[in-house]
Amino acid sequence: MLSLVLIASLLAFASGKPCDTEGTNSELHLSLNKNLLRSLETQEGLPNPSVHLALRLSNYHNLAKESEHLNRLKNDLHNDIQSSLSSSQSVVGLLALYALALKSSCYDLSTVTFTVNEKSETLLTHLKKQMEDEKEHIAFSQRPLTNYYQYSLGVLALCASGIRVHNHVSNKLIKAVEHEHFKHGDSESIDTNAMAGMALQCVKDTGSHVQKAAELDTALSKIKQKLLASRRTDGHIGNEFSTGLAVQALMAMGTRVAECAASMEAMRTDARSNTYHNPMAISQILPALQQTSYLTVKSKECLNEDDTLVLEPIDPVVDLPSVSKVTVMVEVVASSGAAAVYSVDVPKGSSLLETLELLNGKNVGFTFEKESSLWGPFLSAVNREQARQSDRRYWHLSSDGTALNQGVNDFKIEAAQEITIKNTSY
Ligand code: B12
Repeated sequence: MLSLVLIASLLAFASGKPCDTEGTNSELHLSLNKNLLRSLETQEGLPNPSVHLALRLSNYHNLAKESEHLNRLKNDLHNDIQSSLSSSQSVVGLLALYALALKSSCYDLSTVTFTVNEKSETLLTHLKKQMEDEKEHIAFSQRPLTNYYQYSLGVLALCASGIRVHNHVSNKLIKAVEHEHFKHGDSESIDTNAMAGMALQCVKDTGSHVQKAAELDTALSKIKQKLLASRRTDGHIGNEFSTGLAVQALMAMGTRVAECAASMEAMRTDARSNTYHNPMAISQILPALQQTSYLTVKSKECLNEDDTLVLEPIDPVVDLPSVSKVTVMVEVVASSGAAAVYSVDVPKGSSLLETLELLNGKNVGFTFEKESSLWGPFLSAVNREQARQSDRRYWHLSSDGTALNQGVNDFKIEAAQEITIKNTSY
């Protein structure tokens, strides 16, 4: 009897699609998909190309809303990138996400141009040039101008758009895998490993990397091993927010069901408990749950697409301010090492951002500044001290000694605690 069960499960394993999940989860996917679509209406600031990409990779569509969003990308995001290029900033990540978003809508990329110094060139030419600059910077200082996550996005976007990625550009990524250069702060970056995995798999699939094919294969298996070895007992790969990209990468690299099922389940449990309310998080998780990856943009045809996704009106949620208050101690550690501690009472459930605003309003000497990003507000200055990317510094956030895995807008204060904001080098 036992051997029959064993044979049956082995057969099921052998016939399963990569990372297969049963159809019973489609309602959850649909609800995440609707939340993502709803975010187009509520999100402030620039239209988000990562959200567009996820909407386009989904099985369900609202074609009118997607096409309206495409127009916003082509105007608002385009103008923003144009001004960054005009002031010689490195924006590979954004350029790459813009290209992937356009490609996912089957938009003709050769018609998209930017004008710098009175010279008009296509988006992909600009991306290629920025990748060359990044590559030069790696050769000179062992790291890109931006980061390896964006460098990987650049390789992926060029490759998925049918542009041949120069061997010297992909070689730099292969070397970074070999020397384990993918860091997030001072820990290993699973997100970067995942993005590099998708990028290098794309390069491998084109068959153009013949010279150093063995090195490419070694890098791909190292990434795969790293992702599989980073699985926690609860199924997450890295943390809640890297699991989606990790599963996408594993699927792109041809991993089978048994190896992803627990991670899929972990993400579904997170989704049910509302962990993924930030549209950026949903945009990285949803393709994985629907068993697809950014790599599939390469062959997207946009034919006979579903158009059934409709948004039902939702009852406005009235957030009643919480009556109970908790005390938050805020410790600021400047780059000199000097520390200052402040205390503020906030309604339970406040965001860390609201907490910092309240503290700022108390006029006790605490000030801060933030910058907007695709993930929301990024804390850039505290007590008039900047922590700049150009100096390889940032304000690291932790609570009672544990690093936060969310930013100031998403992290909610549920109990009394000490928040430490430390000017850190990376
Ligand atoms: C690189 C990176 C960093 C670098 C950015 C500088 C650099 N070297 O370029 C550094 C090390 C500074 C960093 C810091 C933090 N990060 Co970070 N970061 C990333 C990573 C790997 C890539 C971001 C990127 O370049 N995207 C591509 C470009 C095109 O998009 P972009 O939005 O324009 O990119 C900018 C922002 O993303 C911003 N940024 C980076 N991290 C974070 C985190 C938050 C919460 C916000 C609002 C913005 C932000 O920096 C990017 C470069 O300018 C992502 C992984 C991912 N899955 O997205 C994690 C990621 C976004 N980071 C994360 C976290 C938690 C943080 C920290 C809060 C960690 C901490 N405990 O302090 C801090 C931010 C604190 C603050 N001051 O507000 C989480 C966010 C999860 C969430 N739900 O919000 C991610 C998803 C990693 C993860 N799986 O946990 N990060």
